[in-house]
Amino acid sequence: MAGPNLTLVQGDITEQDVDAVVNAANSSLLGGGGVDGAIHRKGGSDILAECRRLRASHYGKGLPTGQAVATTAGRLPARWVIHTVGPVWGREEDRSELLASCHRESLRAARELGARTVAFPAISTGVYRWPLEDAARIAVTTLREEGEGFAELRFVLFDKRAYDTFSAAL
Ligand code: AR6
Repeated sequence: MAGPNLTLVQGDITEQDVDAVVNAANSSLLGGGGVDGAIHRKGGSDILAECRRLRASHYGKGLPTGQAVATTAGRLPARWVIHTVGPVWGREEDRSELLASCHRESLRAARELGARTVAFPAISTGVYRWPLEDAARIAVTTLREEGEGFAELRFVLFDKRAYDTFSAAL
């Protein structure tokens, strides 16, 4: 049987015309650099307002690493942003399992929303310094194993090196 429909583009995740985009956030949910900064900048203040409400209601101590939670996508073409917190390379025990969990929990959140198409960045491979080859292997394996039922699961890689690495893993 054919597995999930995994696709790959080189580009900017904020420009993807999909139901949900995944954000490589941090546990504060209050924004940062990289993908997180780009999503909040382009999506506008509605996203941050909803993140603040989520913090107040559920995540006073922060969103734990490996978990995921959804908000509006504000002015982005997508309908929802799914915020997940990747592990920092070299710090946590079981960090590979936490990176897999980011992908699994993002899929779970997407299913709950009814999203059919979801775009993923290369979680943890920027500020959090995860080696690209290893991150690509974990991301591809997890979406392949757990991504049944979606119309499309799209990796969006910012630069050519990341694109080539994910392409090889696929
Ligand atoms: N579209 C797609 N990919 C991008 C974009 C974009 N617009 N911008 C960067 N990338 P990072 P992390 C790539 O650092 O490692 C933030 O400050 C980038 O080249 O965004 O999980 C958060 O608030 C890299 O390959 O996420 C956290 O504190 C990949 O996206 C922390 O960074 C992920 O890089 C999270 O670090």
